[in-house]
Amino acid sequence: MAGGFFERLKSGLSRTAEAVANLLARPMDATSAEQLRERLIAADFGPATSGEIVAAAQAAWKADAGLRKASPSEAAAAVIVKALGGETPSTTVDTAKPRVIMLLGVNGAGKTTTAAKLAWRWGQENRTCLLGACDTFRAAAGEQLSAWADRLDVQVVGGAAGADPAAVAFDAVKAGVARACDIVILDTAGRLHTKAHLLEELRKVVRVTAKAHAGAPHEKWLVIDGSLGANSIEQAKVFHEAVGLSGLIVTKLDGTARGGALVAIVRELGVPVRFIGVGEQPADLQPFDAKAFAHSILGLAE
Ligand SMILES: Nc1nc2c(ncn2[C@@H]2O[C@H](COP(=O)(O)OP(=O)(O)O)[C@@H](O)[C@H]2O)c(=O)[nH]1
Ligand SMILES: [Mg+2]
Repeated sequence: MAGGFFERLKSGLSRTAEAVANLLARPMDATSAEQLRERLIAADFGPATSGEIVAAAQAAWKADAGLRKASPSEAAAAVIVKALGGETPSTTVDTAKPRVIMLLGVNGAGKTTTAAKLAWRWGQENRTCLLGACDTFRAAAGEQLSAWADRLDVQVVGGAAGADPAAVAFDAVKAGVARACDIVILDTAGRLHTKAHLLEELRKVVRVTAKAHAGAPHEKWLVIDGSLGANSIEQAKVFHEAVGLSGLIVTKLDGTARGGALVAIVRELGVPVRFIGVGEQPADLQPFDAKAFAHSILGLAE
């Protein structure tokens, strides 16, 4: 990860890191093990991972210091990396052209900003992107995406406020095919009249997108606000059950992030984190690196 990015991630996770690092640095008796477990639960790691981290730290403390393979913190980091699916980043291969990426998530999670950041990142790699402004529920949403598209010089296809989001998705994907774009990114709505409405609408976007381009959408990524902690777990489950997610993007890990929830969600859903966001600028989104994340949340050096 780029230097500034890692620093921002570290500072976002510093509250968790300080508390946990202090506890890991003390020999682990029953009391401090319980304190560590409570601290991990409070940081939203969930009971399973919290228990495993404590067990790994205890085992590392028990081993003779000279013979120890890993410090208690390193042992804890290894547990987190494993819970996140391992060290190798999840990559996606462009077999389809265009590859269609659908972004989902509740209002304010960071979908529109993330769509723009992804277009910028892939643009830097000389992959042409087209943005589909499928959040027609709010007029401002389409304008926000168009403003980003202007700023980044990326193509955008949208519809009038109140237009059928699935029809906009269809048009965007068709335009992506006709213009031989590499990637189409669909920005969707996070709120409708009811949750049932929203999920039905998203399922319709999926169905209609497949009619515009066989195999699309190739990815369905849920954008999650990293400052919400455990509250986002239930939300993630609802989206996953509705459309079957293929990845997660966690934003706002720069603020006062509750990073443990990311581990709990990955475990619960079995879906990998693809990118994380640590700010509002295009370069503030980076591919997820489980080891760098585990080290940040435990206050270890990169
Ligand atoms: N600090 C911070 N703010 C972010 C990040 N990602 C998005 N935001 C901000 O969160 C707010 C909501 O983002 P938006 O993309 O409009 O969310 P949407 O409703 O899901 O489309 C905006 O003010 C964004 O600038 C991030 O990684 N860090
Ligand atoms: Mg939006």
